[in-house]
Amino acid sequence: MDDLPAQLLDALRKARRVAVLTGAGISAESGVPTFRDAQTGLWAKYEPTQLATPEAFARDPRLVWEWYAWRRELCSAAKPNAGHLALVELEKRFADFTLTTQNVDGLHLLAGSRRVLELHGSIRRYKCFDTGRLLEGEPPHCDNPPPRHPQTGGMLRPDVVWFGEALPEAALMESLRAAREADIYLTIGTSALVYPAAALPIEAQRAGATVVEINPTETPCSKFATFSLRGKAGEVLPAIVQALGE
Ligand code: BV8
Repeated sequence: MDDLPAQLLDALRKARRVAVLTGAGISAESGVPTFRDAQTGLWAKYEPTQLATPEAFARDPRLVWEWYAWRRELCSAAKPNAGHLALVELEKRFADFTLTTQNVDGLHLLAGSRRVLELHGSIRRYKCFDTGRLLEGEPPHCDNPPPRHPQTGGMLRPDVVWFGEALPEAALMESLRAAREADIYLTIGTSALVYPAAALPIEAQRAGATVVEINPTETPCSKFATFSLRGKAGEVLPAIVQALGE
């Protein structure tokens, strides 16, 4: 990648409060397909946004369950990459550091990031479709999925936020606070299409933060960014950590 802008490094050295938003792009180098990538094989004919809804689950629970089971396998096999690990290093460097992720893969926590706000939940947990009660442990074996919650008897679903569903309020409020108070706001590997997450960098910019986008391609957020670093998260983030260390 090109040299990092000196002004950006200067701003990072002076920053006290840093907030970050990540999307599927940061996990791409771990082998987790991005949300809007073409699906593979069996799933090629399905549109992800059409499967990630309560209506889709109500209509065809087995189809949606199996799509998430496929994605969960991919996430379980994935390991954090250099981008995730660089964010662990950045967290150590700043007294006030908030990492908000739209990802449901759990890779930031696996990498060792301590304060992670999972805005869209986690594919590694399950809950009852009717009551929302979380499942402790793994889903029971079932020949005709989805399995049932052992206590409520309702169908199990992943503990993720589907389109049209409310986000976890505490995580959203904390993410908004961090955006409004940040000196630097990093938006990494997201197409910036899904709200309210996509509003966070805009809030940060309005409140005076230096917004830095890390993405190989332009997004609707690019026009709010002071710096657009056109590269892969797994290359740009380690370069930032290294430059700050010098
Ligand atoms: C809600 C979880 C209210 C499950 C997902 C305002 C305006 C317009 C619409 C709305 C609005 N407010 C709300 C809406 C509606 C809707 C919405 O935003 N619709 C859009 C699409 C028009 N939002 C909602 O419905 C939200 N709920 O608002 O509720 C409410 C209030 C009270 C009571 C009831 C209701 C809920 C949204 C959550 C949806 N859940 N996922 C799952 O994963 O299955 S969304 C899904 O998109 C993803 O999982 C991810 O979480 C999210 C964002 O995607 P990205 O992470 O950005 O991924 P994408 O593939 O798009 O892009 C990847 C990027 O990476 C690309 O830019 C690429 O260039 C880049 N990249 C690739 N490789 C790399 C890289 N970058 C760096 N390095 C690389 N190596």
